Amino acid sequence: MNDNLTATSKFLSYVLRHHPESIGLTLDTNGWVDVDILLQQAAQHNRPISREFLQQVVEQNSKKRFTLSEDGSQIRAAQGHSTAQVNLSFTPVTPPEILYHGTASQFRDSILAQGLRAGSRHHVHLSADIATAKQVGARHGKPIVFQINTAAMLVAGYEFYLSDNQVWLTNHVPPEYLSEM
Ligand code: HQG
Repeated sequence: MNDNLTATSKFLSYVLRHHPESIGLTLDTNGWVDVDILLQQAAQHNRPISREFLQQVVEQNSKKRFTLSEDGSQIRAAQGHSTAQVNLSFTPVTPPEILYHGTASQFRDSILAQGLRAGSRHHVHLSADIATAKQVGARHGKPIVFQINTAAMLVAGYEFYLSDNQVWLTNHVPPEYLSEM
């Protein structure tokens, strides 16, 4: 993505996941907002975005972070929310038998003691492959990867969800289901 696409993607992540109120937006409980209102509010806060450019950001985004409704009138972030305005209604899905979580070495001891916690986000984010997990972990420091025994978690009644952009989510992973790779 070019710099402008990246900057707009970051701005959209900020308002659609974390701080919609910062530009006077209200999201519905599933995270949707009218594109017209988003563009109007963005313009009023010195972040003018054309409809065509918004379309490009959605289509070219490396992680498909944003979803347009079928008729194109609404937009939302696919996952990663922290705002209390949103409670995405995910349907539980059966995950692969193993998923991965990339994090950084400074979190190792805390994670081994408490398990994986969602923190400020609404879910713990899990990856289907090791390479992706490493990239996620490297955002925080020296990457380490935990393997998650999802098969055992399913037996114990834990639920997993898959976002529109193929990120695996769950509420909490207790330490007994984690092993460092
Ligand atoms: C860690 C990006 C101490 C956790 C990525 C992580 C992902 C603990 C950090 C998405 C802990 C939270 C999410 C515990 C978890 N003690 N540390 N008990 N439990 N942690 O950024 O998973 O670019 O909120 O390991 O690709 O790194 O935004 O979560 O290191 O999909 O689209 O606390 O964000 O996508 O960090 O990343 P984050 P994450 P986007």
